[in-house]
Amino acid sequence: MKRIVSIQDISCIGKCSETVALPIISSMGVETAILPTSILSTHTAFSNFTFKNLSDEIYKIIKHWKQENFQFDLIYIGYTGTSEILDLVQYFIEQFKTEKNIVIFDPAMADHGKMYSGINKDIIEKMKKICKKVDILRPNLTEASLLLGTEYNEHYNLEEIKKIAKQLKKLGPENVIITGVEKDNKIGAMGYNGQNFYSNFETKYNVSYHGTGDVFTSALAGSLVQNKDLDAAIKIATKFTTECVRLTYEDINGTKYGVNFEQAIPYLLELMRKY
Ligand code: PXL
Repeated sequence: MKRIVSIQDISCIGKCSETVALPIISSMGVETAILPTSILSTHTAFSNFTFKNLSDEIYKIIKHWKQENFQFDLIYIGYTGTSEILDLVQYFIEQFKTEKNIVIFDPAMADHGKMYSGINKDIIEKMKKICKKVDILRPNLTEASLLLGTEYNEHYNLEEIKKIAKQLKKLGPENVIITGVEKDNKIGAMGYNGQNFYSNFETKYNVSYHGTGDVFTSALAGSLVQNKDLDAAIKIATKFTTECVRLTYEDINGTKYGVNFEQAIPYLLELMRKY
């Protein structure tokens, strides 16, 4: 069985980061180790959330895992939230990256033109350093503009998106996948491997939920680690994320803070068989 390690926070309520990555990747038949980097009462879109930085523990966990000689087929880095945690993520990559495994980095720090609570310049600079070492850099368009130091626009055409992907590639990753890309009233993602572009677009619902980036990246990671190519993995992840949004949108009792990914898991497994 393949093994992924998911490195991000535990938001106890909020359906994002570890509470999304663990069930989704496990359901795809992949062992999911977690390295929780912090624990929050809720994700940062709520007021008065608590935040416990687990940096002291991360270093000890890395040391133990090295002693046990654990290896990972894919390293998935999500929300980190502090520059101290990013230093440890950098160290984790140095310790566990091999010739064969895949490192996916979601520079989770902003959306819709706004930074999440607590994000600062130092964090952005450290993220840029991490970009140099990863196989897949997976920002949304706001995060792309922060990494590139360019202004965020609400609308981009596909030629502009391709330019952004090329600029992000210059930061050093092997591949770039940008999410939240719109085309003809649809929404999806654009991938770039330095030669070709891959994209897929699905129905756009006029709502925005937290955690959709994490749902997307979890499905992407579970696909890539099982040898799906970039094109297929983007299709699987966009179709699955859209189905999660649809189910939430149509559920009058649905949460406003995260998506009904749980009920879309049978569909995800169907997509894995199809693509
Ligand atoms: O889904 C991204 C995310 C992850 N973790 C925390 C967050 C967010 C987005 O707001 O606040 C703590």
